Amino acid sequence: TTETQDRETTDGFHLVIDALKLNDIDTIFALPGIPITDFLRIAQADGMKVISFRHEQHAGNAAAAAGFITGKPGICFTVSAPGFLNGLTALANATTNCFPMILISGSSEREVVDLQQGDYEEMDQLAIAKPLCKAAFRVLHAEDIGVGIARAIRAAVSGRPGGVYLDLPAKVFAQSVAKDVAERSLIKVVDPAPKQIPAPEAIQRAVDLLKGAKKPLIILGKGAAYAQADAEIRSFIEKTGIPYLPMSMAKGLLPDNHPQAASAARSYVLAEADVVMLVGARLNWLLSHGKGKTWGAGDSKGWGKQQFIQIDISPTEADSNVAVAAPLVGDIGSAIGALNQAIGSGLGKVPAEWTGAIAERKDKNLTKMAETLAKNPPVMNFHSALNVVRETVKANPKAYLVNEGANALDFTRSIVDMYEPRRRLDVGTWGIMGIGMGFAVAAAAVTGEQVIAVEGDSAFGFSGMEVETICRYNLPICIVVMNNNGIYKGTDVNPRGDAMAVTQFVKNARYDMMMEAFGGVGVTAKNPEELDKALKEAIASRKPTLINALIDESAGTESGRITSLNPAAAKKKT
Ligand code: TPP
Repeated sequence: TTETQDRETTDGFHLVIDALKLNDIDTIFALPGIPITDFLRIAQADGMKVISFRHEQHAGNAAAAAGFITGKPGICFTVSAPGFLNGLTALANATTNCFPMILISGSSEREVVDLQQGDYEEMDQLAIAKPLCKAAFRVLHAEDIGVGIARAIRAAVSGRPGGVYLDLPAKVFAQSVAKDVAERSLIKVVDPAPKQIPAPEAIQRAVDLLKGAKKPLIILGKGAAYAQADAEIRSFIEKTGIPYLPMSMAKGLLPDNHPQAASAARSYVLAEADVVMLVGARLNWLLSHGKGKTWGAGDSKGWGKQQFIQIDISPTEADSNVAVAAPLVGDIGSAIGALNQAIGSGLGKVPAEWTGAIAERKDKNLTKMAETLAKNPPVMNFHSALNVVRETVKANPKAYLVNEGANALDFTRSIVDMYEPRRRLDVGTWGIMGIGMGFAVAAAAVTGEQVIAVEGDSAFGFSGMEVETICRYNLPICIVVMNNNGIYKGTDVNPRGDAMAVTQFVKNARYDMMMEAFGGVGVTAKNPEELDKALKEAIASRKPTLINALIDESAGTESGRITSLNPAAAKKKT
């Protein structure tokens, strides 16, 4: 800008913007207030895309999703104490899920905070953030902004990605710096996520194990999707002929209708496999910690007969739950690339007994699923509604699918096939509610693609106010609220009879009117035909749309598929 050229000095505001731009960061997710309002104004005037939210948690979730989609750290700006705390849930969730993001919060002056003299929004934010993220830094002088941003970027994307906190006390923004000093202080980060080449002997160990396998299985985690090594991964899977299972956010890395996909025989392959290769997937609770009945062991604590190969960028991931026979430390692209080299044209055929047994179960289960999906009960249920979403995604494979809820999550994951990598964004490792609108805004803002957000009615409530943000930026987002009148379902009973049950909501709520309140399109869909029509119109028009899909209120189960994690009361009822 001309303003920039005229300045003899620059200041903290401009240095932060210059440092971000120098590192190819062009988007900021934020919520204004002291001390960042002017910063956001200047950023916008300087040509950055600034998306302003209604609550910091959703701005933070948007940054995290942008990080997952692009591999560059997503940036979230908040005000001090309460704004910072609102953003912190997203930062912790990003770290848990290995999404690269940087939360930058304004803060109070150190002198006042450390003497606890009671400043406006006083809080020792750096200390609070530290245990909840991958790294945390504070900048006290404007000439250190370049280093601060550089360190934050490296920490967020190198090795195992995650959330980083950067603390910027208010006065740093206003500090002036001589222009030549300022220019020298900026750092363009070279090779922020360096490749980590796996050791040849680790590759050989993995290949030897796979060669001896009679019932091999590959599990793709969201780390494999994040790696953007799609062609290498596909080539390895197809050359070896090994059946594979995608974890939720790895769906679409290979199309879900790929002949080697074993999702429709999931419980069979997990219990029966003898050699399991984990690719950017952790043996955490989502895989029953690699042991117990899921893995074919006799009892819930027992180990199965599997030998594990684990490809992970973190050297400490192996053996976190069960023994890993062949740990393969490296980035997914380099590791799979080295495996592809080592096996040449292939490994020899996977025993037909194994692939045949899987195919048999797949056929049976897919036929059963097709029969269920073909039903059109008088009151719409998860299956008849999601059958429509399934066809919509099939016809629009580039669309992003955001998904949260309990039953709304589990059914969508198993019913709606994905065809393109990194198109499914969901509740991730924590099963956290509230990511919906933040993730949807990020996907639409960063990629320009259509977004479909399938939301439980409870799940939607956590970030529902962001429909205003969606309308304000006129984003191509279609929200489908699976409205069954409550958390899990709407039929719970309060034995006292003096109020509704704890899981119930107002019956037949008009979520569609929330979207209309801000100028978007609101539709109520009582049956699959109405849902289909509304989805088609939303995609054709690219207008912000909310479809209030009325679902049988008795449909669904408590906690969806993880009912068993609910503690059962030990006290006997009297
Ligand atoms: N708070 C957070 C932040 N995360 C959570 N996972 C929960 C609470 C507990 N929880 C799990 S699923 C869920 C809640 C509150 C909502 C389920 O209801 P809904 O979204 O309506 O989905 P449905 O099962 O009806 O499809």
